[in-house]
Amino acid sequence: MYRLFQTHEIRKSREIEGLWNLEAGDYRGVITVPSCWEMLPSLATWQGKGIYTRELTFGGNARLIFKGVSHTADVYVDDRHIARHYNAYTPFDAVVCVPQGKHVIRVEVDNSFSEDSVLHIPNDYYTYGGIIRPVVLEELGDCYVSTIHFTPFYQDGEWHATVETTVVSLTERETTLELGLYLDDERFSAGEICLSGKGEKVFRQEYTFGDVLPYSPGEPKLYALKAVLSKDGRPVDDLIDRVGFREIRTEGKKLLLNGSPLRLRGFNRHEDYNVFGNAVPVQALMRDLALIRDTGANAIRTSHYPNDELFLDLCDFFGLMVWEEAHARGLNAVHMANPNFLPQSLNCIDEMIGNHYNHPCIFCWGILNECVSETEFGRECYGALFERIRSLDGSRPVTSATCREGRDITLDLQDIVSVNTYPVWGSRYAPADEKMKDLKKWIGETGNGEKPFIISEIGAGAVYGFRSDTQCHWSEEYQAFCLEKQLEATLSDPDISAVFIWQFCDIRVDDESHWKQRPKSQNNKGVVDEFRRKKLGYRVVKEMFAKYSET
Ligand code: ADA
Repeated sequence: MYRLFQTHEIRKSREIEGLWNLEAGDYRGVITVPSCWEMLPSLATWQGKGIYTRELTFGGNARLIFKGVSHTADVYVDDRHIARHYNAYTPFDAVVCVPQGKHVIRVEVDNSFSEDSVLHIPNDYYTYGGIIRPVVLEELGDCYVSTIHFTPFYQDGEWHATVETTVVSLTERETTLELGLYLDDERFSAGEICLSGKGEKVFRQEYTFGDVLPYSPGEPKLYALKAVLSKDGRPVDDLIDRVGFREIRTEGKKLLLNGSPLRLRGFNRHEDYNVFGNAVPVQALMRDLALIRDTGANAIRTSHYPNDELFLDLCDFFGLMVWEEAHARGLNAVHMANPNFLPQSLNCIDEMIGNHYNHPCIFCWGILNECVSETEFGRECYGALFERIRSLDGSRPVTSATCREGRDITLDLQDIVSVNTYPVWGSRYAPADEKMKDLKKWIGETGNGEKPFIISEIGAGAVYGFRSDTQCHWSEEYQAFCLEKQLEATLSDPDISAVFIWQFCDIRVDDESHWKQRPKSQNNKGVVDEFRRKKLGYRVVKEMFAKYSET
């Protein structure tokens, strides 16, 4: 299962799930796709190459879509190299034309660290290996719809949307087709399109939808948007997505959804589920969302990379608002000076926005968590990435979570100011409300006090089951104490538009670098542990979210 709904009624498409052959280290055997190879006992710590193969019967124009390979992939069909891709957390595809028959797909995967990889580095989360998200095989005709981007807006008392459909031709022949667009099976547009040869063409138009229902966290109404290509009256290709009618804007300090102030309380969440690693099955995604919703949360930050589309589909469905983040955590000046930094970051942004554009749950795009934002060079990098995002999507605000209080010189480049801060966790005597005052004072001094303000991280660590009468660090009692103080100070502050707890669940961290100092080689700031067992802090969060749910 790679989406919550059917994406094609006409195009032939199937998921290449189940068993693939894998050779990695000393291992020669099979593995399920999707999954990460750390789930196999002999590869629990394997960092290096893994070769996946699978024989399949297909032919004609075949499009292979990989939703996520961690972290570098070389893809071959019958020994012909068809794609190279870097970054575990964004999808990529390749089209090949082959005769009908048996073919071997080979994917060479690498999860090792090197100069070639700027975004995957030894970090406070683990870089797992393997084909971690679904693989899809599509059999195409001469032309197909590659994307359909939907941008809703409200004007003169009515909902409108700009719809941008990209059609790809795989033939040199001139082709005339009809493009029909449907909302919940009702056709709202039909027109002839002419493709003069190989390549892609974009069709962009504005439409009025009148009295459709808006999308909001309380009533997350979704519509099916469908593009159908027909030739001589016969349907030849289609693409279906789900959309919602909602507008996100910032106005002074306010974050607005359809004109009403949005106050968000939620979690940072890493995709990590004990032995499943970052290949989290849909049942476990659902379990995470059930727990998150049980606390009363209404928002999630996909720290620190784009998430699996199935997860975003579920967030759309439940009306949980999402800060989706391009991949990067804690890069230093050397990482950012690496010539791969910019191309790898821009590519991640292109693929994140290109693929996740329609999700109504996504309320903002984030970049470069706690990276170098205090130097002129760092500022240039932030500027380049924000510019790229805005060129791809002008409908959502942009932000970046900083920990450089008093030093960050990129706040003016952002629509929302977001700060990671851990008052009380550092010292039980440091009041959290004083910290909020200091932060607001500093933001005001930088001239950015009239923008929405988000606490993108607060939290504290606890080792599950470790209890202490003295409420010492790493005990569940101390985590609960910190969360109560931090949440009281932030949720009660009307100047703070959103609060994201660090973090939802405990996660594995790199075990070779200085991160191994963390107890259990885990980041233990989850309110549930790696098996989703609730710590004392979970109940505190639930109480505090309930206390401030109406504000
Ligand atoms: C930072 C960072 C997180 C995590 C956290 C922590 O704020 O953004 O990724 O490392 O600190 O637990 O220390």
